[in-house]
Amino acid sequence: MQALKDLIAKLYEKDCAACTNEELYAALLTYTKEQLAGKSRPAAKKRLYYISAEFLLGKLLSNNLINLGIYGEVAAFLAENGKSLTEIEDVEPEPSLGNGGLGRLAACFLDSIATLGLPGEGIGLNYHLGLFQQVFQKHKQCEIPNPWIEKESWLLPTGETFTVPFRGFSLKSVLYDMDISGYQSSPIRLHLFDTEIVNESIVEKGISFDKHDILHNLTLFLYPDDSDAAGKRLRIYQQYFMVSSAAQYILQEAEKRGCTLHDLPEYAVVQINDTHPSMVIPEFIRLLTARGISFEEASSIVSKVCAYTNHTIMAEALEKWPVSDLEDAVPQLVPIIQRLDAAMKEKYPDSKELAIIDEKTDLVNMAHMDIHYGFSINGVAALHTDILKTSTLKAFYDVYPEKFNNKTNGITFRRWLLACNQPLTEFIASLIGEDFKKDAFALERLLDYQDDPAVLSRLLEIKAGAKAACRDFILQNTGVDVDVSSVFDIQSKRLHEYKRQQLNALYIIHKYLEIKEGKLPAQPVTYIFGAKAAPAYTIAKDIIHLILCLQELIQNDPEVSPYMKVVMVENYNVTAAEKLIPACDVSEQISLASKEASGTGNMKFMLNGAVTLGTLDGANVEIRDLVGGENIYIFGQSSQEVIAHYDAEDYKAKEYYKKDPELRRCVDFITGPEILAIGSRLELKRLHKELAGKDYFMTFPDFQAYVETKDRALADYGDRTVWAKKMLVNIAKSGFFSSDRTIRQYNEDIWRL
Ligand code: 26V
Repeated sequence: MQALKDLIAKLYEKDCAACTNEELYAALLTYTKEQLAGKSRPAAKKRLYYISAEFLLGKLLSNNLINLGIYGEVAAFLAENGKSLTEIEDVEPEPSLGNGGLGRLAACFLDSIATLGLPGEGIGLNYHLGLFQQVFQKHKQCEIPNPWIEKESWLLPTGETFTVPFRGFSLKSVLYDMDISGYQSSPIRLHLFDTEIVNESIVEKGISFDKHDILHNLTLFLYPDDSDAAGKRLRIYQQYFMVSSAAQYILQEAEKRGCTLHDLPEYAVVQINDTHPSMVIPEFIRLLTARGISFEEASSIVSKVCAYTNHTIMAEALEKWPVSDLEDAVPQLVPIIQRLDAAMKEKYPDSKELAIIDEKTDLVNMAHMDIHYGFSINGVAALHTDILKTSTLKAFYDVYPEKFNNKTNGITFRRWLLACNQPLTEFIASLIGEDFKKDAFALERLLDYQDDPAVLSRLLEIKAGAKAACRDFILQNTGVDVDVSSVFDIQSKRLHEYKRQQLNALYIIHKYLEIKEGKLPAQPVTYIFGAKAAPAYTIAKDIIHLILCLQELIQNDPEVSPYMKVVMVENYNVTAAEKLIPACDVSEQISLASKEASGTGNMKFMLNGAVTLGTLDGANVEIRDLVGGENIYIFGQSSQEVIAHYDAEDYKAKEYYKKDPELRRCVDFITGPEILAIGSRLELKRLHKELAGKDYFMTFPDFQAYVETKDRALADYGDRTVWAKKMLVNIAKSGFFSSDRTIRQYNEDIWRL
């Protein structure tokens, strides 16, 4: 630690004990960056480029210290000087470069790519104000900018620039890098492109700004609201800026390594993370043809370089850009896309579903372009990939069965166990040794202890400790003091109707009404939510409003609050997740079957000893297969039943609403006098109408099954030993969900590095 000591003396002309946490954070940042910069990086002919509009990294300091193997040493040095590493970590702003699962997956993948020593790099954008910061006012979500880049940050200016052409003007793109550490391995690089002239002062009230001012707004925010035409066009500008910079960078680097461009597939493989980077395909063709390669050869080269990952079957999220918008922003790509489309129309004249450009609407279906001109398409969980093959993308599976493959998602255990749950990590190591830190499957050895009372009771103790720490976090975040002896039931993820936070809210209302009638629950329960809603997603915001109203109603009702509490954590992000997940007893994974491609929160909770309450959706199916039916609580319609209802268009919410009085009284409670006294009529009426009249994500048919299953889980919780055994089995079986396993599979089947 002499080097750190010297650095502190050099920077501040005083010793560690006299420094503020802010000063120490800045010193540790510099120190860690130097440590990372000093590491060797494997040279390789062929490199992977993981292009993604999002990388939801989370804070980097403690993770980097763990990966560098110096966390303990640094923490001890600080402690000797009366300082706490945990408090210093609080000073670090969280890089805000992602929305949810898709962006967090990209961040976990970088950690695993580095850990496995693969020659891979991430490519994305450097959004200055990131995703918005969520604040609650009058029980509603408001959005404000989230500036995360400080004078000293993890960003490394590289001095490299590229020119990105748009209709009527060009923009200079400037490359910043970040070192991403792997566990006991060399770091890899995340490349973030930026504009020089982005201007934060054009932001007006909240997060509104002039969407037409492309010169100054391009890298301001992640995913600006695309609910209007100007927002849509801005997303096209952002995406093209990202992929044009990426393609230029990739070709330049390949040429430096000796590539003739004709042999590009031997030098580069590009993973397209969802459709946001899809324009990289025509952009590569544009750049290659500009260098004298024929169109046919260029499109064949690109088809050997690009692979696509699909992350959703939700139609609204599968991007389709109007040809006219592309004409307005990136006219140089339009003839290329048209030619790619024409070739496919000629090859498959009778299959309209395979078209890239839909003739009727003149929309470019980005996923279709990826599948025709990529060599691999993968889903992110077994069920999801099956649904792609048999339903959503069946027409493509029929012509390209060899391109389809599954890569069940994973999470990095370094962040989601080693960093966020040190007591559990140490306990596991004391039982089975350290191997699991590099080989997650070694966690299975914990099964030897499933009937060991001392081990089970220690597991419960660790959970209780995490809940106590989480209570402090919740108190500070929400002002509500929760009961640490209550069951912590957590649903934290983006807010979307298909994820069905509203189903959880209906259950809470049901319990509230039961308590009011004198039917007291066996266990007090704390229902914890964390979720941001897209700024333009009205019903999602109405659901937040309902939850915040329930929080207040229950908090102020002394008859009910000893038995239940509701809290919605403000501004749920990676940092909040790291506090909530270790403390969770019941993990809510209740999406409408078929709709959640995978989920990754489900894996994080399981790894930390929570028991899942969920539908057979996404990776929940694989969790159930691993832990067995007695260690998970499954309810609800199957994905086949759901898909059949959508195909037949025969689901009628009204009928359930009419025939089930218990359900009806919960739904009507949303606009009853208790909630209306707290919340606002417009939002609550709108939500009531949406549910009673439509309920597009079929909460009503699953309501009774959800109530019964959740009640059973909460009753089982009472037998602490039986519950602790379920916890242990969940931890022991979670090894499959390490992103190291996922990345190995990507490499074996797709990248071949
Ligand atoms: C985005 C949107 C935005 C507009 C409104 C409708 C809508 C619906 C879905 C989405 C999701 C976009 C893609 C995405 O984030 N997928 C998530 O990817 C995770 C990593 O693979 C996976 O675990 C989640 O299940 C999946 O939802």
